[in-house]
Amino acid sequence: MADTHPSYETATGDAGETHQQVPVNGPHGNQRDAARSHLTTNQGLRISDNQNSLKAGARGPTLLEDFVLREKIFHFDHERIPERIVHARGSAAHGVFECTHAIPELTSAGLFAAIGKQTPVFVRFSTVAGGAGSVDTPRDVRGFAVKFYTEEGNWDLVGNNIPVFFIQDAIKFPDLVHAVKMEADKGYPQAASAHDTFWDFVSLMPESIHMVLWQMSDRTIPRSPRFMEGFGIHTFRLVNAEGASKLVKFHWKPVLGLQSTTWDEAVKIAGADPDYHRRDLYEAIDTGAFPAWDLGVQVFEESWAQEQPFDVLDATKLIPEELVPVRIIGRMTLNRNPDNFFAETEQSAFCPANIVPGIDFTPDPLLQGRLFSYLDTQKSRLGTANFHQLPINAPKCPMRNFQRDGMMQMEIPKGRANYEPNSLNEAGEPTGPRECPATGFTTFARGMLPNNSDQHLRARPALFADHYSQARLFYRSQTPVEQAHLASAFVFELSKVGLEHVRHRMLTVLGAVDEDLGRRVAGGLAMELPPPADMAAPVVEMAPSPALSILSHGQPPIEGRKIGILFAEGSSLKAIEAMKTAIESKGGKAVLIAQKVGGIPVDDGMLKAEGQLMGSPSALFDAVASIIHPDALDHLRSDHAVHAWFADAYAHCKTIGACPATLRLLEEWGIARDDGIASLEEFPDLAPARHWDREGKVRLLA
Ligand code: HDD
Repeated sequence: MADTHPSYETATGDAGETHQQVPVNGPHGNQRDAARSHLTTNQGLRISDNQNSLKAGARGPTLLEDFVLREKIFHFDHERIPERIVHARGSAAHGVFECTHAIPELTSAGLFAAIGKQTPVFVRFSTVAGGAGSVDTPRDVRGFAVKFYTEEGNWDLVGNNIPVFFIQDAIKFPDLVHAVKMEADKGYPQAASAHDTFWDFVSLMPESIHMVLWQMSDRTIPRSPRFMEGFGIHTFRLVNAEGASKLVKFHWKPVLGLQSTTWDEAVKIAGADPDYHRRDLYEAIDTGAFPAWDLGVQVFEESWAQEQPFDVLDATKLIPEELVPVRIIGRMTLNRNPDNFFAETEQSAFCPANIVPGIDFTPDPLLQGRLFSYLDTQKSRLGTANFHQLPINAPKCPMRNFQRDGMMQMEIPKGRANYEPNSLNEAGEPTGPRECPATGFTTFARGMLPNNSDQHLRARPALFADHYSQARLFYRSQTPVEQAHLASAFVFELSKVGLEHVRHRMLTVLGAVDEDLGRRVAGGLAMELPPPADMAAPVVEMAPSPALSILSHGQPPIEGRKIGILFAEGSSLKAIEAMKTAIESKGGKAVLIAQKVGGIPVDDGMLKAEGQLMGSPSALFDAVASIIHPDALDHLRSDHAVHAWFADAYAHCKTIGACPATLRLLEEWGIARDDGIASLEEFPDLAPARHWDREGKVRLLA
């Protein structure tokens, strides 16, 4: 019996009255495939049966002896690790950074030493507030964490898609995170800042207001990580081989350009495809459309910094690009998806303290706190101080020191040398590694920052007290469409705040940022605008910075954008193929959508759709086109999903490419023809544009 593994064993019932068929060998029966590798236990023992536990008789209880079952269930029971306390939901990719403009005069860091120098990277994009199983498109800041595996050790640039932060001092970080996460008593809302505790906190923390304006802008509802900027946020230091130093801020600029969704789209996408960003990134890389970002630096002298009306050590402030231009020094291309989500993405451990010679920290009090927190959190998340040995975290350059043992030690250090100094070489034994004064990392001997470094104070520099100047700069640098989105986002979020006094306080803060903004939000809440909040420092007026706006950069290209093409019975195959070619020849991706996926008769054969209409709302696409035959109209007009497809595309201000039959349908539904409803010929050129003048016609904007 053991050799032949019958699929069923005949079990005899009591007194031989009935006979039952009991599966003992699962659906594959006794299939044996010598080419397949063998399934084994964790001890390497071959497993003969992975379908049935070991029982005392076919209907008897399972035996404790079944070590195969116990090992399998034991491991399964421990598969999860604690999720990140913030940035729990994320996805990642491998890639390469290539230096395009060497800057040895600024830094001795090897990755910037020569044009063409390549450094492998691993990049994780994340939302901040939601749990690991939350959706991809809440209104939220996005994490942009890059691990450079340099020849001098790992450098982690752990940034966000916004150049400023909510708080100035790391001591407030736990309060911020507690306030934004689900409320302590209720356990909701998930992945949302639109609730009492967040707004209570930020309305009491005027230093947050600059970041809150960014948060209410379309930056926090990005189209996908591929279309986001990234920022190192803090001021860092570059140090060259001679020991001369300048200050620096790091910027990532997406090659595909910046793009966001509208709030209504983000909400709909969350329902239609909770993994929208994760899928977008994965599919782009999988199909060879590798996303890329240019790395730019804003480099400035300490003396320049000291003349500015803001403090460059204050993470709630940015340096307008118009003041210090962003200089591009390299390009990062993501070209490989992880092989395993858990082993790589989930176990990746970033840490701003991972630095290389040529780059150094500044005393920014937010950065200083981060230097502790990340290393610390990995111990509770990954369970052991040896997490750096996991393949995704291990440096690709040699790593040698005398740190030893600990849980899950994967290395087998040889010899007795586990201390330093030692003279074991005199006994003919290896001594182990030695420090390297010439090439090792040396902390920059800090000069003027901070100038009171000999004092120990729980205090902040005077310029940190200006909370409103850059918030005003941000608001006034937006286009009118973006200002309306921003004000509407405040109205949405504050409408979810149940505490009247918090709403009132927030209006005093917004009025202090800009009276127009305060009025719009007050109007949207049907409240009076109260007098502006008291300010700890006067506002310094700054010239608007167009670089802070997403929309002031003009029409985005079609490259990297996804276009939905709706077809139905009788559609012209030629027209569909021509449209697909026109889109794809310009670098866009065309996706065929129909009511059924398995194949629909078109004028010249059968055509399969790539997406079913109900599951592929137009919110998932950057623009839509529709190629239908007049005979299909009766059938289509009775389908709510068809109506929603066009109505949403219109309301989301997208270009609609319409054949004559589609135009009839739109007319019937009262979707008025405008510049954004294009003929099929015009469509490929116009597709990536948004037609914002529609917005006022379809929704109430603040
Ligand atoms: Fe943080 C994760 C970005 C301030 C403490 N942070 C984390 C991640 C990103 C950032 C992108 C996810 C990394 C990944 O993908 O694994 N954090 C920022 C930025 C900040 C910032 C841009 C301000 C400029 N963070 C900040 C402060 C503290 C932390 C002030 C604590 C004092 N952050 C953490 C953490 C996390 C983290 C608790 C959670 C998971 C992890 O580190 O690995 O240590």
